[in-house]
Amino acid sequence: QPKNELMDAEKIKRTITRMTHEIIEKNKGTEDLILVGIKTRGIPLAKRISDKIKAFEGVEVPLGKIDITFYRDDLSQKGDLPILQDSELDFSIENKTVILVDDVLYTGRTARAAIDALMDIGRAKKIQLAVLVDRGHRELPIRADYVGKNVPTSKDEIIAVHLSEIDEQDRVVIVGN
Ligand code: 3GP
Ligand code: 5GP
Ligand code: MG
Repeated sequence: QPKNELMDAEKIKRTITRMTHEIIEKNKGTEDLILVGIKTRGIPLAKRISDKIKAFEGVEVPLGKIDITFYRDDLSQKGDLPILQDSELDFSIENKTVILVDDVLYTGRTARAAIDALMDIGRAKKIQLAVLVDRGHRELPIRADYVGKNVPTSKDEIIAVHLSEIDEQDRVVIVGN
């Protein structure tokens, strides 16, 4: 195995299985759960978790998606701002436990923008965050409730997440710069 490989297909599969069990355990079942995938690769991850919940508990959990895109702000000194581009939530989140799913957690700005977007939509009972990789370097007081793998990184390293639904295979690698 190449030494920059953090997870292979088997490891990703087992990790998502474990995270699914943690979600069910922490929430004492699946009642009122909703899964929301964040933009590209959080969406297939949320779908995989919902497929596993269906397999383990026989329950179909509603699946939504949210697109947070970094928008280059030329008019202020604030740097790039993550903003809500689009969302597909064909159900009410009122009094539900919403689980946001993303591939990588880094500064926390995307998660924060996703939380803001949800709070504009309705009053969820709880919002939780699930990520396949936490690479550190948070710039906000945000943490994930479910973490596939903690990977200490330097700021110029990048975690490349490949998922078969989008890329040709399942693989997580660390790419130096
Ligand atoms: P994703 O859709 O898989 O989340 O942010 C856009 C894409 O760029 C993300 O795709 C992510 O994989 C990739 N990416 C890799 N490194 C970084 C990074 O440090 N910051 C951001 N914003 N995106 C990154
Ligand atoms: P944030 O810095 O807001 O936590 O992360 C920004 C977005 O870029 C998130 O969607 C996150 O998944 C993605 N991201 C940040 N760093 C990386 C990385 O190293 N690899 C990948 N694949 N995505 C990243
Ligand atoms: Mg992402």
